[in-house]
Amino acid sequence: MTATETATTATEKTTFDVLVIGAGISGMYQLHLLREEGLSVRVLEAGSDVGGTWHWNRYPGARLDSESYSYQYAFATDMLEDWDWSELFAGQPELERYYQTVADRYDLRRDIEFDTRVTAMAFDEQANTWTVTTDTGKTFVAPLVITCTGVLSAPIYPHIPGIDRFKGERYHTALWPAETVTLENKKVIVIGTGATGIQAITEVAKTAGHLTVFQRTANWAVPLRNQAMTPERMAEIRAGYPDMFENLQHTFSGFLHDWDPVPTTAYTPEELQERFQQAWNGPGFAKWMGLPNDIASSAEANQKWCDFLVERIRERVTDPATAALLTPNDHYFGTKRVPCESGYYEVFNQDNVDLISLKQNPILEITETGVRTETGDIDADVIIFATGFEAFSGALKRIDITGVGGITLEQAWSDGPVTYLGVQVAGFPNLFIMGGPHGKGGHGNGPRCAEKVQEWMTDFAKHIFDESIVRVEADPAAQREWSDEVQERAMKGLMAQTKSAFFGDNLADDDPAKPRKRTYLAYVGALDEYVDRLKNLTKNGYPGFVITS
Ligand code: NA7
Repeated sequence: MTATETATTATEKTTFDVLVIGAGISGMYQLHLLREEGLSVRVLEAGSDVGGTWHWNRYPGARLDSESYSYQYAFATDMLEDWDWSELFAGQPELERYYQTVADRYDLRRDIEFDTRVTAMAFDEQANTWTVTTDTGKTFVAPLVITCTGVLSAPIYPHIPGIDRFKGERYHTALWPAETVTLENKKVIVIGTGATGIQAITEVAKTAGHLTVFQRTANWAVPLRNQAMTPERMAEIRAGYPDMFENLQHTFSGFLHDWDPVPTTAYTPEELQERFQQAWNGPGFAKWMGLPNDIASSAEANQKWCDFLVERIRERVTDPATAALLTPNDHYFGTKRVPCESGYYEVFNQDNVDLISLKQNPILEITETGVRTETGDIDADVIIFATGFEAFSGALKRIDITGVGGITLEQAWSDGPVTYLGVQVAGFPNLFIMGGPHGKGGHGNGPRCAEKVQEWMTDFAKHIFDESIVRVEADPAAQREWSDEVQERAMKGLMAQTKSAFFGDNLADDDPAKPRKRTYLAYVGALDEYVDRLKNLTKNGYPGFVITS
């Protein structure tokens, strides 16, 4: 390419009605819906293909813990007819194939710019448009921008001295390469025992020469109970799709399992053990969202379930000291994301696996050959960081977003995110955030939560263009009220007592991204309650937004 060509590319401007950022579960459906309304849309996607979470998280063992058939687009009716799920809880390759097939069938890729990461966005107060800059040197302009950047898409690494010094292979689970990574017979270290780490550790332990697991906090993990799907079971499920999709709109977070209204207090001690055993034998989140509902709110009820789980860990882990290390002692069940596992606890009975508690034996530094702990060096060929994400707000904060009066989103959120209904931020007109903080899009069963929010967004976008609206902006008072409500409701629950990614506690204290105040980042209410609130906005002329025609 000549210098002149480079300059032309760098200054190229492309104008659309709507720019969508992200071609994951939300962005793909958003594109489809907006196109159906006749709007010109461009999707900017950092990855090389569609699928979001299922494009990036290719680590060994990556798998759903929502039942596969409950976690697919309801709108893609032809795929409901002919897509057979091979397992009750599908693995990453199958999910990636599913979203790629949706893109093929609905011809989505022609409007998606791949390998294009949005780096900055600035609002033009005269033109009421956003100018969006990308790492490819291209600039896009649109009156409306919808971010579909996901709630778990900004990976974080631990702040350990020497992290870049390591000469072996180094991977973050959420940035796993597409090329085959061979771990067989290698010395592997995994740092992190969240939902991701637990899946990866179980898989890596099968072939690694030696695996050292570094655990900061023991987690309450429950058996996934995956199984192969038979044609008969698939046919039965397919016949029930209309009812299932309707019902899933009314479970708490769009999962097949919902809180049982019969509380633990309604059972005798013996009956309660039977009830717990029944939940334990069930698939996936039967052992979370399917439990007696007071487990979510009462410390006493929660402790009874924790006691049941402690017994299960003791039964499965041979060495009592290791079992004790794997038993959580600082938080109630379900106050962090509950990992689902497939043989995780038994991994620690293997000769090739060691468990090290970071609280007892912290990593002092990473060296060229492994890690240095207080009690000695551990060599490794591979270090895997399963250390999670700057959840909910990270993907947006990592874009340099400048709104009215030159205020950046990072500045607006320095005390923690504030939003109006999780869809807009005051001072950032014509910018809608889907699946960011304080909303329900992308939090829960991904497709179930995203679909309803995207459909609401599409109605609003249509209204904006039909009514020649030039500017829509959250009213600061409405934003305050909503953000306070989110915080107050969260502080009433058991979750508030637990350090977790839901409050940004997982960010290191010296991380500049850590907000000055500890605020709740998600939304505590039920899916249908949230969707009703969005629908009421549409019905009542969008109160809480300042709208200029
Ligand atoms: P999580 O659930 O945030 O887990 C991250 C894990 O990494 C967790 O065990 C953390 O310990 C650990 N961690 C984080 N930072 C460090 C440092 N600095 N040192 C050591 N260990 C650390 O992320 P996941 O990817 O597992 O799961 C996220 C979502 O993916 C989940 O909601 C599912 O939807 C799938 P901690 O518990 O914070 O002490």
